[in-house]
Amino acid sequence: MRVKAIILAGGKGTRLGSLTIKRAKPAVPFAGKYRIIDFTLSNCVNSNIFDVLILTQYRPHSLNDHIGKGRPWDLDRTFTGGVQLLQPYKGSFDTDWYAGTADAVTQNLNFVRSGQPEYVLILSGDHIYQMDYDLLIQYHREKRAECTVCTIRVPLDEASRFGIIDVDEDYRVKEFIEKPADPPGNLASMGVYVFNYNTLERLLVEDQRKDGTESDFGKTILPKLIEETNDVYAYPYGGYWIDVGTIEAYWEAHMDLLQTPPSLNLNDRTWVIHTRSEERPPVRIESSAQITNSLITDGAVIGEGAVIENSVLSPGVYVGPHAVVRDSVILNDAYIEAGAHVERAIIDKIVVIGHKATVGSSQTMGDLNITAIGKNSKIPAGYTI
Ligand code: ADQ
Ligand code: ADP
Repeated sequence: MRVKAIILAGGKGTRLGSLTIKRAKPAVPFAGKYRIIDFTLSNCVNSNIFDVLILTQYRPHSLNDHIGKGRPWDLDRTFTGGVQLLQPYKGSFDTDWYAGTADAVTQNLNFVRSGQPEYVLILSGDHIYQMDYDLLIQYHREKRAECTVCTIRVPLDEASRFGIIDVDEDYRVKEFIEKPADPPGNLASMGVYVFNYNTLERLLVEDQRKDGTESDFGKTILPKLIEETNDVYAYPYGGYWIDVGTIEAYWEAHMDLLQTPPSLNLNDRTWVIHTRSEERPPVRIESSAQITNSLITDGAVIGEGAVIENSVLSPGVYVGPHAVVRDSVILNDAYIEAGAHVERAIIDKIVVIGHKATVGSSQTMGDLNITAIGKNSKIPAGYTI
């Protein structure tokens, strides 16, 4: 059975604000030592899929560095396809190269076709989940489907952010509406699809546009296929899944990891999340520091009397004496000086929080309200943000 995975890693990710100004969303660090795309890449290799295309668009520099030849995922092999990072050919600005997710695939159809895959798995580079794609493909084959859409139940008040699906008792898809203003149900598309190769190629070729409108899986491809055939099925996924497309979702996904039991089992030896990481020394914890319910990564230094609660610290983070970090996500090499207070915040790489400065607060105003500090920023001593 020949399966090719295509990871859509090109969204601009503007909703992640300062975290994505200088990097593509899939390259944003996650859970201390990983990057967001590691979860999808690891799902591929753990499901025995070693033929992976990554379609990028926006600022792929740090993503390029991270993926390299694919060694950490055992994807540096050419006889099974391995991993290839592809960029679009046309256009001049960072984001106008591809006109929609399906157009991104159409532009690279030669690479998709190579190796003559029977099934093509369309994945996203910004999802955090642990899913066995092999079970999905078995289901797709048993249903004799042309396309199978992975689905999950979401709270009804959030349903308008997703493609919403209506199914019959056999999970045959009757209707698909992309991000409806008034959702008729709460069975949501995860944006993860498996297609028979021939069906996909035909749909993409037929959906090519010359008028500048988008060719997109959610907006054009799926609605059209469902209209013309009865062979589109929904796969009911039962595990944890989150699209970390917004600052709030990114923060929440970290808090989910800190729950007991955690949303994802990073210790599962049968489902290892692989990443590329540099060598760093062991975590150093100085006297009377208090650390509770947190993930602390290599190279971190926790100063005397510091308090870390319910937080995730990436490699090389320094927390000075008597500083407090609570309900926060701190990325690589951030430097939190003595006596500083960080609460409900996301602190990007190499940020300096000055002596006794205060960032964020425990107050929630309206929505989640998370304070995000962009890469390389310096918050002066004594400042309050
Ligand atoms: P969205 O996530 O809003 O909805 P979209 O913006 O099209 O859909 O992005 C899908 C994925 O493709 C993201 O990973 C994004 O980064 C990437 N991407 C976007 N444009 C791209 C391009 N031109 N080239 C390469 N990659 C690109 C989708 C579905 C919904 C579903 C949600 C679930 O359309 O139906 O409910 O995902 O999160
Ligand atoms: P990250 O912060 O994602 O880990 P790296 O440390 O790998 O990023 O370095 C990426 C740096 O490269 C960014 O800080 C940015 O200045 C630069 N960069 C990222 N994308 C591009 C690009 N498309 N063109 C030029 N420079 C880029």
